[in-house]
Amino acid sequence: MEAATKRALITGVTGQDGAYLAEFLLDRGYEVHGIKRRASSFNTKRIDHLYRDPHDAGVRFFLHHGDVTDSSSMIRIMQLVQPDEVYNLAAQSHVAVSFEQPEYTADTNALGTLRLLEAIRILGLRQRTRFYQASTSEMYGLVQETPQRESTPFHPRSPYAVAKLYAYWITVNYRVAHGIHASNGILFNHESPVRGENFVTRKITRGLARIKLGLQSCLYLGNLDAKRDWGHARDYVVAQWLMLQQDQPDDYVIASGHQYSVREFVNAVAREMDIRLTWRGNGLDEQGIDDDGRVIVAVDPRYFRPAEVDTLLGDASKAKSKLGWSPTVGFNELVREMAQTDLLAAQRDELITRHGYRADDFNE
Ligand code: NDP
Ligand code: GDR
Repeated sequence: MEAATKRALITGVTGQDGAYLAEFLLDRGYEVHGIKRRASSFNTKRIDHLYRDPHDAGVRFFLHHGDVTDSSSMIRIMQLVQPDEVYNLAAQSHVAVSFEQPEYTADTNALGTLRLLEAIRILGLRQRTRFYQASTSEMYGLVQETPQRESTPFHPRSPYAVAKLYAYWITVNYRVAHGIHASNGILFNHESPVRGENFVTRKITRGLARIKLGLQSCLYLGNLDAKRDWGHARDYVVAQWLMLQQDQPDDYVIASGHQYSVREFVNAVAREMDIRLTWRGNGLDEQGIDDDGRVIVAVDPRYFRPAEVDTLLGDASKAKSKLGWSPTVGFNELVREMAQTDLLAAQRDELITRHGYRADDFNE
C-alpha cells in the first residue's frame, strides 16, 4: 500500500507525543485519526495548528471522542477508522500522580492497552492493523544493569510502571498468541517545549523563565539527584513510526545514551537564561542562590516520591542497527529550545501583567 493512503489512529493525540506524531504522519501523507477525551475546557492546544475545517477539501486529520477506559468507544472508533497503524500513547503518564490514583492509572495504562488489542482481535483487523505500545524506561525502575537494553530485567517502582509492565507483556502476548504486528517502544524520557508543565524539565524551564521576568520568586523541586536520559520528543516519534514499518514486530529501547541529574538540568537552563546560580546546603536544605543572594531554587519534600527511580540510562544500539534510528537533538540543544520558548512565553505574560491584565485572559 502507498504511504499516501495509509490510515493511522493515535490514542493520546492531545499529549506531547501525540502532537509530534500526528504532525509527522500528516507530513508523510497519512490520514490521521486521533482520540481525544471530553473535557470541560479546551484540551487540544497542542494540535490546534493541525486542525482544518472538516468542510474543506482534502482534510486528513480527524478527531473522535473516546476514552481508553471505555471499551465500547474503542471498538466503535476502531471499526469506523479501520486503521493500518494504531499508536497507543494514551496514559495517565505522571509517575508521582500514579501513587495517588493507582487504580485509575492501572485502568488506563494497563487495561486500556488490552482493550485496544482486543478491539483489533474482535473486529478481525489483526492482518491489517499494526500496533505500537508506548512502553517506558520506568519499567526498569530499580535498575539491574547499566546501561539498560532490551534484555535488562524489569523492576518497576510505581503504580505507573507496574501498569505499563502489564501493557508491555500483553502487547508481547497478543503478538505471540494472536499474530498481531504489535511492538513495544521502551522509550526513555523525552521532552520538548510542549512537555506537560508538571514534568521536571518543563517545570524548570518555565519556572526559571518566570523568575527571570519577575513573575515568580522561587522554584520548588523534589529529588535533585535523580538522573535521567533525556531526548527530544520530535526524534522519538520517528522511532515509533519506524517500528511499525518493519516486516516483523519487535521491542526496542529508544534513548540518547547520555545521562544528567535534575540539578545539572537546572544548571544548564540557568546558563541558557543567563542566570548565575550557586548551590548551598544539601538534601532537604539545598538551595540555589542568585547573584543578588535570593533563594530562587529550593527543595520541597512534597515532590519526593514514595519510591524513586534514581538512575536511568539507555542503550539504543538495537534501534540504531535494525531501525536505522538515532537521535538528532542533543542535551544542550533540547535545553536551549525549551528555555527560549518559555522565556518568550514569560516575556508575553510579563507584558500583559504589567498592563494590568491577567495572562490567563490571553491564553487561547
Ligand atoms: P502526555 O501526558 O503528554 O499525554 C498523554 C495523553 O493521553 C493525553 O493526550 C491524554 O489526554 C491522554 N489520556 C490520558 N488518559 C486517557 C484516557 N483514559 N483515555 C484516552 N486518552 C487518555 O504524555 P506523553 O505524550 O509524554 O507520552 C505519551 C505516552 O508515552 C504515554 O503513554 C507515556 O506514558 C509514554 N511515555 C512517555 C515518555 C516521555 O518521556 N514523554 C517516556 C516513555 C513512555 P488529555 O490531554 O485529555 O489529558
Ligand atoms: P519521570 O519524569 O518520572 O521520569 O517520568 P519527571 O519529569 O516527572 O521526573 C523525573 C525525575 O525528576 C525528579 N524530580 C521531579 N519531578 C517532577 N515531576 N517534579 C519535581 O518537582 C521534581 N523534582 C525532582 C523526579 O523525582 C524524577 O526522578 C517521565 C514520564 O513522561 C513518564 O510517563 C515516562 O514513562 C518516563 O518519563 C520515562
